[in-house]
Amino acid sequence: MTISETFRAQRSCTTCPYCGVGCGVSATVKNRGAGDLVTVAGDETHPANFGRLCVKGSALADTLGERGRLLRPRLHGQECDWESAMDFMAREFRRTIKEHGPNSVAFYLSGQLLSEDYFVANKLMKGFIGSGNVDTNSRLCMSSAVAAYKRAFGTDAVPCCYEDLELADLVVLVGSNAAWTHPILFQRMQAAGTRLVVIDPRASATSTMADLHLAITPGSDAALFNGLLNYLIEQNKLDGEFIRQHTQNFAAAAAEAGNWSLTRTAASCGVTEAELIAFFQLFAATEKTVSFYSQGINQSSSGTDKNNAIINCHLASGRIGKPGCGPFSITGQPNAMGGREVGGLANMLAAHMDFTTENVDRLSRFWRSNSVALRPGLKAVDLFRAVESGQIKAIWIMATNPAVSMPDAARVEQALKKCPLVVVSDCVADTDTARCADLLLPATTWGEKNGTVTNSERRISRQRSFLPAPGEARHDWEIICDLATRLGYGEQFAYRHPVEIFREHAALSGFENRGSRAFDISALAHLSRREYDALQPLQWPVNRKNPHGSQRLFGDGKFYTQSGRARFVPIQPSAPLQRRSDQFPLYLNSGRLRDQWHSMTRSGRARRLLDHSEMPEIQLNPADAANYGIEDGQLVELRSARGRMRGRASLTNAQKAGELFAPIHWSETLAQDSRISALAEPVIDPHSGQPEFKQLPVQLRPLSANSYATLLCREALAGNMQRWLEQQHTDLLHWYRLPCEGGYRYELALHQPLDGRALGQQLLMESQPLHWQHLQSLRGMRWLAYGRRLELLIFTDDDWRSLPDRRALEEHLAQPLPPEPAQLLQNAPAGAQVVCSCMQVSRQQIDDAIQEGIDSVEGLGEQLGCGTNCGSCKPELASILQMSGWARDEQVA
Ligand SMILES: Nc1nc2c(c(=O)[nH]1)N[C@H]1C(S)=C(S)[C@@H](COP(=O)(O)OP(=O)(O)OC[C@H]3O[C@@H](n4cnc5c(=O)[nH]c(N)nc54)[C@H](O)[C@@H]3O)O[C@H]1N2
Ligand SMILES: Nc1nc2c(c(=O)[nH]1)N[C@H]1C(S)=C(S)[C@@H](COP(=O)(O)OP(=O)(O)OC[C@H]3O[C@@H](n4cnc5c(=O)[nH]c(N)nc54)[C@H](O)[C@@H]3O)O[C@H]1N2
Ligand code: SF4
Ligand SMILES: [Mo]
Repeated sequence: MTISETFRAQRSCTTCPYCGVGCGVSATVKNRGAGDLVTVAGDETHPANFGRLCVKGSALADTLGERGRLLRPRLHGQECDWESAMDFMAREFRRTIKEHGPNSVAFYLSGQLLSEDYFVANKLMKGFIGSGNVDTNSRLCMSSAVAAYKRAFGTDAVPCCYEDLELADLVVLVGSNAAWTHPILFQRMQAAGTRLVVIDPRASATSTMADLHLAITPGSDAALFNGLLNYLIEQNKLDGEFIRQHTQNFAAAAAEAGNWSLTRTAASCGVTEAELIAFFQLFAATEKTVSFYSQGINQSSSGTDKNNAIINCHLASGRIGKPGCGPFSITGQPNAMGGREVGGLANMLAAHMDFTTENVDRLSRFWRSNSVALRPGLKAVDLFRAVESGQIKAIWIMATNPAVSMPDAARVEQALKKCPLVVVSDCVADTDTARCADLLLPATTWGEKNGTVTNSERRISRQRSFLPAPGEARHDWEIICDLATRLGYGEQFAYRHPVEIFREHAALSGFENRGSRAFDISALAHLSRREYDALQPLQWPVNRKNPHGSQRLFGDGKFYTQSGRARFVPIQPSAPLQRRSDQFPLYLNSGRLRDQWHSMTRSGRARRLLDHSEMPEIQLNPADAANYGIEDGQLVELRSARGRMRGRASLTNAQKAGELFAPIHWSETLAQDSRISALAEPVIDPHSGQPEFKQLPVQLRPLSANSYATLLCREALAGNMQRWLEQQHTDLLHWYRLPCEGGYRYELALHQPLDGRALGQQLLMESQPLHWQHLQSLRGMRWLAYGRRLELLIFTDDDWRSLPDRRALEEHLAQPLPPEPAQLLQNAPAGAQVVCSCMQVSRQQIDDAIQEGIDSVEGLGEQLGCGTNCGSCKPELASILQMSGWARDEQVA
């Protein structure tokens, strides 16, 4: 395809590459060529978002551009051409398979691949190499939801659609911070005025907007929903007809739930009986109820049971398959659902087929292969254990960063470093996982890629390319097909365009299906290229019976179990496997920030997305802080039996005493010792293999940093920083970095005051003649080094609060001439936290406006503009108003 063909239309409709809401994005490219100017807006015709975008979606254009991108293959650290890279890879895979068999190789994939990429990767490994060793980061994300749907419905199928969230009179959010993690869905619920109950041990942006918040004991959700089932039985709030006609095993589940009286449930969940009754009554009385659940229950060693405990309540009350009802597992990644469809999980083959003899035979005939894998492969945690033990000798990691996101991350990193062949495909050059690669392959990414994704409500949408591939980057599906061809399967992987893969995927879903598999998009198996390009978002199944897709499933009361009935699963609640002890007395909970995406390789490129929170912070209750002698903002360290993590303490009543919270986003590439998953024990759910991430037993201690430095420079410091670190490691307690216009800003915390000039010289290695200027402020020092432009700026101080407004300092790097020294001494102290990233409104401005008498979110919007663009900060604005309301009431009292 020529560039002019691709870009004939300047405006393209595509899909957001972040969360599982799957919003439609309209991207416009102006000034094509060197100075591409891309703007994005919500696609008003897309049924997920009808034109709205959250703060991450709104900032997508800021994440584009070649800075930091991987542009050419790298073999053992040296750039090389594609021919040598692929030759090497094919030779090593062939040799490994020949010497050690197909199970000595593996692919580790991602819910951020497109379905077409995912399909061919799975086809190559399970269909032709003949190993089941394909797993995906979705194992860490929703594999327990998948396992529970299969236990209950006999198939992995989400019954609900987004409209149900608006039609519902009650949405119960369990272990979900949707206000930050699925913002557009949360806004839809808010706009519809749906009543909300939030089940979450901590107070979050979501819980502050709820009608009722149950701050339960971490990990106690199964007890809560057993208690609810028991209540529904006792109060005779069952749908007896539905139970009799369409379900099985009710008696067993009811017997188990019968052990969960109000008193026992309340004690187990750490809430009062009155709170429980309030929730149970609301649930019992509200016919149209959706349960909306996510990582707070999935990332658990008994996550599958927790999912089933919720599903049991919906089956018992017949609230499934009807408008405004249902157990809704919400997916995290943009194409987590697509991965489930193509067989991205090691225990599935493809198109919702498992490893029965019949299915293996079916797939062998469809693909005309006699080497289809006969058995499931290794699931993520076991897969990386097998890498460590040497059983797996070659692994290809695509579109995921396991050295950051896997439990016991440092050990995963070590295992990869030991592994004879690690291939990593990424769009970004420097990630923790890329640092472990023997071969690094440059992949295209959002804006460049072309294919389909499926969102949380089973809706398939197109991602369309509107930018050319930078450097020599290639599409993931092309790289996979290239390897397949070199391994001798050229005929079966001779695709020229993603539509050809999509047609095969659709045809397979209908192949000998005859109503036996829920995933069926056979009506799309003959799309022409033009039809594929024009494909409008639609929800599977899309087949002869439902040619325009299907909003809801199971409306007819027919399920995919052998009996056709849904199954109740009796649940015995289990405590987290990772227990608190005298040595590790606190529970560390983890999750997402409003403005960042996972390991920040994408969202971290948009400077304004760092304004909301720029550093790793550990949230704790003031009582714990007092107990450990920790001040707000102080550097602290967490330790578990596995590893350590450092960050700034942030004191908040949102956390209960004994429970901490930290974000998942920082990696070793961006900060020192800030990888939260390095603390996690790799314990898993027995049904799904999903790791327990939300309850990590840790110990906490303050660190005594006596000196702080802010450093602005043009290039990332990786290598030099490392060298300097090695020399002075005892003094450097922590660093993190962020990108800014024209360079990078580093923030250092040290044990002893720092010789800034020596550091600067070490970092710059005086590669060019530089002028040095040294200024002494009241408490700290300022150094600047410049040649024709400013090269380096270092500020030190013994109190980090006295360092100047670093955001303002960044502007010096963007300017052509070094700043006037006097200017540097005048800098005002650090500015307040930015609450509204779109309109750049700070906490201070909001507090001032409230002081002046503004008392509503709308009022703040009118005065300051905050919340008027994407609306992602509205829950925070509401909570600030609420808190100041309390403050006012107290004054009055
Ligand atoms: N901004 C942003 N949005 C994202 C992402 C992102 O990186 N950034 N990632 C996407 C992905 S892949 C995913 S999987 C989703 C995740 O979406 P969510 O699951 O909503 O996000 P988390 O922040 O991981 O955790 C949700 C909540 O679970 C709570 N929790 C912890 N322990 C328990 C417990 O024992 N019981 C209950 N009931 N709750 C508990 C936590 O306190 C937290 O508030 O977000 C998606 N959306
Ligand atoms: N402690 C703790 N750990 C967790 C979680 C938690 O809540 N707590 N959550 C877990 C969950 S739910 C998830 S989903 C994982 C997420 O964890 P990861 O999947 O490891 O995180 P990402 O940063 O999204 O990694 C995606 C990588 O793919 C690259 N990439 C982006 N687009 C493309 C593309 O088109 N092609 C290719 N080849 N590469 C691309 C990005 O640059 C990035 O390096 O983390 C898990 N780990
Ligand atoms: S809610 Fe935000 S991050 Fe999620 S798909 Fe929509 S715009 Fe993207
Ligand atoms: Mo996820």
